[in-house]
Amino acid sequence: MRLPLLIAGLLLVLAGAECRADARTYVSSEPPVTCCVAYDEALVRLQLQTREACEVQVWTGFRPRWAYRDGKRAPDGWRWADGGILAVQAPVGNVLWEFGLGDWPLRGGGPPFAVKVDGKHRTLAGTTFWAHRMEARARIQVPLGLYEVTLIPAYPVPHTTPAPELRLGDAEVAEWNEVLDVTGRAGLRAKSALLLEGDVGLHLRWEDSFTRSPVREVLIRTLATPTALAKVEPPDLNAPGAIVIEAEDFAREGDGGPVQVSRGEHADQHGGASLYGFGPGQGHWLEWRVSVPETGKYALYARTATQEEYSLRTLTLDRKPPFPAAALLSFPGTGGWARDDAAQWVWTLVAGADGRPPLELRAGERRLRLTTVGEKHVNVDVMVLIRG
Ligand SMILES: [Ca+2]
Repeated sequence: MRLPLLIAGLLLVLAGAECRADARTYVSSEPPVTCCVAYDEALVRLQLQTREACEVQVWTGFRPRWAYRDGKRAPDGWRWADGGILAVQAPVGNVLWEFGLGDWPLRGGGPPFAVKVDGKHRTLAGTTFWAHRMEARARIQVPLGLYEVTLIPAYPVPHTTPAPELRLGDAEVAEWNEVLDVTGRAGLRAKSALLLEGDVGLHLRWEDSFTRSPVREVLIRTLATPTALAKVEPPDLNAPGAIVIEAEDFAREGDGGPVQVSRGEHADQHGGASLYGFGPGQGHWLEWRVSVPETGKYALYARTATQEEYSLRTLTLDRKPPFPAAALLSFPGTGGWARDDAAQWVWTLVAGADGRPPLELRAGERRLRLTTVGEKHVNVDVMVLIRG
């Protein structure tokens, strides 16, 4: 948010040769000109349109230390006329004058900054500066994964400067948390983790007038890479102590949906129903309430189908990932959605094998949640907890 010192965006169209607001004359000229003058903190922008070249007086209230004419440095073409007034040349046609205090604002190509992945310098982002924004672009190569993104400013950026907008691949970041990085430097961290894969374009856009490049570096840190779940033989749903969780009996959902319940529209549904339309949209989650009769360690199996190559989910137990790999589980592609072909339903062992420990469940009601990461759907029929 920019705080106007006096009047922001004061648009004045001259009917005669003088332009007054309140008791002050802001712009005046001999022949009529059309003008728009905007006052900002230590910055005045004057747009002029005229049919004949002339000199225009504009009130700035300060003696400028720098001037731009149509985006180019302009040491000439204007003069200080005392009383807070500048005399400015207006050529035939349009011209944009900008006058300010302080250092010359950056225009055109600026200094690059580093983009680091997991602490390693990966590439430099080139910067370009305009009157009221900067932009930076780079490309990085990363394996499929969930990433934390932190922007380290080069200096304390005033609170009047809007938040930066960052695009990484298809992911957009407009909301940030203020954090301190491991070395104690202040940074801005994207509020959500980003799913990135392969050749990823970085495009940063930051609105403000900058006299120095505001970015020291952008840090990207791997939070999780996907753990592929292998297909397994169907578990025995009638095993002693097995807890069957019908997908369609979910208790809650959020951040997307609604998920669809299929009753007979898919092949070989356990319990007569299954779920489809789980996803798309980053963050769509489903939660199941599980009544656990006895405290113990349980393996978790799931019966799913997806035509996608894979489908990513985060698993939480009572709102926490039960083991690190649960942050990004990859359900395998099964060749279809199991609408007609029961063979497209496959079982995976989600917890309790391949370095993923079984779930330690206390007796009582537990909450199991699957949260979509990325955009890929998965159909879910049934899950089962089997005590080990
Ligand atoms: Ca079912």
